[in-house]
Amino acid sequence: MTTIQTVAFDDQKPGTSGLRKKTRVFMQPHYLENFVQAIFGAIGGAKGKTFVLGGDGRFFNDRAVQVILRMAAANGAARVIVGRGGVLSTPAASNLIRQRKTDGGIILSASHNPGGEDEDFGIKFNMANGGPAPEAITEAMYREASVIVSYNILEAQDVDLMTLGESSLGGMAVEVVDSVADYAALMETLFDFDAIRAMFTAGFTMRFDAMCAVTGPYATEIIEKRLGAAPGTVVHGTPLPDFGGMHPDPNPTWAHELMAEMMGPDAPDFGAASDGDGDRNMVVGRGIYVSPSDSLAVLAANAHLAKGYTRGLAGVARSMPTSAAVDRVAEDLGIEAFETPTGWKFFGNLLDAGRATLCGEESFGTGSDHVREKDGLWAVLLWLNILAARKQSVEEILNAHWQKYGRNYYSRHDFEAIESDKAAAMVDALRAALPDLPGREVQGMVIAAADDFSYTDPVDGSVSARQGVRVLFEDGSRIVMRLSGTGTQGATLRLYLERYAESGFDRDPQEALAPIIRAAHELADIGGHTGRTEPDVIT
Ligand code: G16
Repeated sequence: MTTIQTVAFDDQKPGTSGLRKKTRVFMQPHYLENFVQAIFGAIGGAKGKTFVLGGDGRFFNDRAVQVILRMAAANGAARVIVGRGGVLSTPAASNLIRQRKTDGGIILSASHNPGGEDEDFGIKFNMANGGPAPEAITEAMYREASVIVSYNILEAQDVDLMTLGESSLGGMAVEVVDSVADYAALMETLFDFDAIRAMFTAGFTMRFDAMCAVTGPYATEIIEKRLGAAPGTVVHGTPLPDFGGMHPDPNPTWAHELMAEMMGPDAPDFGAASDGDGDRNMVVGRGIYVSPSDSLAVLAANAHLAKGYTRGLAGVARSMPTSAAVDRVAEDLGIEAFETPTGWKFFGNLLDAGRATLCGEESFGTGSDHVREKDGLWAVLLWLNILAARKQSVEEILNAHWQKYGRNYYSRHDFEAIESDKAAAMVDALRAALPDLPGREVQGMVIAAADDFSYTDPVDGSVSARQGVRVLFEDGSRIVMRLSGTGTQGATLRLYLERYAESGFDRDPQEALAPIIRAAHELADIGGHTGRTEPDVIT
């Protein structure tokens, strides 16, 4: 065991979901090591503890796993459970943390961000409940990382992570487990695999785009092998360190191959894609795209059709910028609906307290109390279960849903890699104008309220302020604006647009939202501050 002297980096502040930086930043001497030591410091040390370790297999995953194992051993950890090859999807890691009753886990991923030596890398810590560390712990990590002077590491050869079983590293047990098995077993307890298999046998067709990322082996095992979908249903199913050059962000822009197929003449019945680390999902029907907010609402309204949820839902939760579509379902079901800041970590307390069963976000994340992360493949399987039970197409299910609840037209516009100071100045100006906005008319709509979202956790009372600027109109339409906490280059402005309609459900969302979009540009002067008038990504 060696203690290495080091110097603190001033930028090791975790964002929405852990620390994400350019891969080369993580590869510089001491950078990864400093942050890992800060994690151990923030959780009261590693001595005698058991952790789960794995990542999405992106470039540098293999090296980082070996470093973390040597540091865990040098810091006195008792055992580390590692996915084979150092690979685990984020929901599978969350499941292992819970199943094995460990003290938490370290997950290596920059999620939907591209991978490679010149792209992105990330690291985060999940607690013993399987969920992302709450803000109090991530702030402690930052404090530790800011004053660090040394870290502990074992001098040793690489551990063989390709052979399942147990070995010892400086007295610490290293247990290499099958990355897929426990997760697939969990899915079998939640969904009616027989009914879904029968649907495939009867000719139902599907395309699952794993985007050369971590879900490939999970989807192939579950969808093709266990559910009997035709070979080739899963495409881009081999995980690659650079995701084969793909941008593993399952949205209409980046999953364009799937979108083109689903909108084409020979489209399969159902399409889905997932992201770098397997926690996000996009769902598409033949000829119809399902927005994440609508997907959450449909899943909430139909979850009881799957065997894991026949008891009904305790409550639902969504992030604030997610559309209110799910709130209408909750009202109908007579259950609680919670509105949290962006970041899956904010759902943890509600799930642990049994107050929410289903959670979701506009950023293509949906999940339930089966783990403490959003779970891409889970959402796809719940959709498949609902399709098998209702014996209707995605389009029929969506239309019936809108007929019953009305439609929350919704879109998110992203303006990427803006100069950080310009983005900050724009948000600050809008924030300063908030008190004067109520009563003002913009684009023919009157502003009813405007604020900066602040959240008080109903379980532990913790307060998270400044979580996004909201402008609410008298007709129920809404604009939300915030800066992303997951980017690695400049600032990304996220503009969330929503408008409720009680009829006329077949409009193009961009057209239905046109006055709201114009109002947002007028109120925030996006063009004046940033020089940008057109978004880079529209979801
Ligand atoms: C993370 C968080 C999500 C959040 C998303 C986008 O997802 O876990 O809760 O909605 O980032 O956050 P932001 O708008 O700050 O970029 P992931 O899939 O990247 O881990």
